[in-house]
This record gives sequence, C-alpha cells and structure tokens, in this order.
Amino acid sequence: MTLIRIPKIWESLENEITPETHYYNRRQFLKTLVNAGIGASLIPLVGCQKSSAQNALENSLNLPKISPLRKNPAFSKVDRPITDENLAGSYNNFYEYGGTKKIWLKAQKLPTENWKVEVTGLVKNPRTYDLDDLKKTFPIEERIYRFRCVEAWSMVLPWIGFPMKSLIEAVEPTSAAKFVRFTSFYDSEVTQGPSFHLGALPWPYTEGLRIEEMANELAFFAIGIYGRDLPKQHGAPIRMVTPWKYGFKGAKSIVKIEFVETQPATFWNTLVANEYDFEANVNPTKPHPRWSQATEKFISKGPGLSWDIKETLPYNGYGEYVASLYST
Ligand SMILES: Nc1nc2c(c(=O)[nH]1)N[C@H]1C(S)=C(S)[C@@H](COP(=O)(O)O)O[C@H]1N2
Ligand SMILES: [Mo]
Repeated sequence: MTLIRIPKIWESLENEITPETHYYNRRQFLKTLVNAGIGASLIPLVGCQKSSAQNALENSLNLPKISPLRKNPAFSKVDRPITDENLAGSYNNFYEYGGTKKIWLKAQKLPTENWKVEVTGLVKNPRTYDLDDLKKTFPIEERIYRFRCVEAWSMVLPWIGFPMKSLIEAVEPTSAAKFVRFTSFYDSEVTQGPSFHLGALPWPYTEGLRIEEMANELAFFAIGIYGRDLPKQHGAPIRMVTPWKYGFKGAKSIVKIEFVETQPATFWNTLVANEYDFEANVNPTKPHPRWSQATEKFISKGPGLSWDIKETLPYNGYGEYVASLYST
C-alpha cells in the first residue's frame, strides 16, 4: 500500500527555491539565445508571454512616488547592494494568497482603498488612522535595511515609513501594556490561501513584539519601498519591518495594532512552535530544526533569480542596536 503524504504548510517553506531556479534559469537560457540572435525566430511566443507578465509586474510596482523623500543618513546604506526591485516584487511570502513565492499577481486582489489601521488596547489615546493620516502624522523617511527570511534567503530593501516608537509616543501606552499584537487583513472571500491541503490555519496572520522591542530605534512601519507607495505583494498599505528578526515577524497589510498585557499568540508560532519562536531573532548559531541558519542565499541582481552565499550575522548585523534588549 502506498501512502501519499501530504506536505504540511511549513514543510513547503524552503522547498520553493529549486523549482524557481529552474524556471528562471530556463528564461535566462532563452534570453541568451535571443541575445545571440539564435532564438529570435524560433521562440517569438515566449518573448510575448514574458513581456505581458513583465508588464503586469511593472504595473503592480508603478505606484505613486513618495515625495519629498527624506533619507535617514543612519540607514542610507549597508555593505551589500540593494536587491533589484522587480525581483523583490516577484519573490514574496504572503500565504493569504498562496503557498509559493509567486503570489504577486494573486495579491493584487488585496483591497487597499479606504484602508484603516485601528490602534487600540492599553493606550491613553486610541485612534484609527487612514493612510493619509499616517503620512501626515509621522516622520516619513527612507531606510535601507537587510532582510533575512527564516528560509535562509536574504535581500537588501529600501523601505519608506516611520519608526514604531513614534506611534508609541502618539498613543501613549499605559504602564500595564507589555506586548503589542499586530493583525493582518484577512477575508476568506478575498484571500485564497495556499492551493495545497493545509488543514486549519490560525488566520488572520498575527505577530507580536515586546513593547521594548517596538520602542527600539530599528523597529519600523513601512508604507513604501523603492521610492513609491508599498505594492500589494509587499503588504500594502502598511506592514512591519524588524530587520534583526526573521522576515516572518514582519506582518503585512496591518489592520489592527493592540497594546496588551501578555504575550500574544502569533501565526507561525501557533502552527509550529518548535520551528518558529516568538522572539525569532536572526541567529546563525541556532539552526532551524530542518536546516542551518549559518549562511544565507543573498538575492540581489535581476532579472532572473540568482544569489550569492553569505554568512549570516547575529541579529542580522544589527547587534549594536538591539543586543542590549536580550542581555539578561
Ligand atoms: N500577513 C502576512 N505577513 C507576512 C507573511 C504572510 O504570509 N502573511 N509572510 C512573512 C514572511 S515569511 C516573509 S519572509 C515576509 C516577506 O516579505 P516580502 O514578500 O515583502 O519580501 O513577509 C512576512 N509577512
Ligand atoms: Mo520568511
């Protein structure tokens, strides 16, 4: 008797890279043929298909520019090049729209008009903000940060947004507030989830931080990237960015921020606690149960997917900012 074992959602993590590489390498190969003048007459259709997908991708990224754009000099560069915009916008994790890296097109269903973020819980000044309020109320700036996914790939991304601590100052948490819970948009009619069998997932996607982590200089809300408003696939119109933690801590498309007394349940930790802990600080010496975290595939140059292997740094290179939060 043969038992077909259905992979669990978290086992699909990390498996993405191989098929993707094949796909891109094939495109790269065809391109080389075209450039060499060999394939042009043989494969005109391939050329057409590629350009319509490419057009759709570029449209999804071609959002209003944020200007004037103040660049924070403390975060104006890192020791690696910024990842190609088209590549970052077409290699995503956003499980509400599917279980592969290629969700950018499906994520265009996300309804971002009249977006509201409710800030509530143990605060003196609860408030609901729309995107305009956020842009007017908070000091918007660009910060170039390293980005490290728990699946051992990484990028460098030019986020635009504001420090989380400026939101703390605006809403004034009470002394009872010890943690913050962030909730992503979820509507089973709109989001469709991964296409393979998953069982019940703990939707909506939620994440959490200790309030001291949220108050740290690095903790950031992004409302833009690459000089423009945030594309849907990156978690429009507002998502979290905590660059010293694995990427899954950065909840996308946030609708609610709640100041609470006790550590909130979070999506991945609820699903697989022994693989995804609440703290989730980037740590090269602590392997994931199924793979090493000592190195990473640094993805930067387009158009096809390729990477350089780099050593992973403790706290993703941000120890000088955050290590003191964890020295007990
Ligand atoms: N709501 C929501 N937020 C999410 C995820 C998700 O599936 N749903 N995936 C996380 C993971 S695992 C990563 S690596 C990053 C990917 O962000 P990017 O696609 O903008 O690079 O988003 C994080 N935030
Ligand atoms: Mo991730």
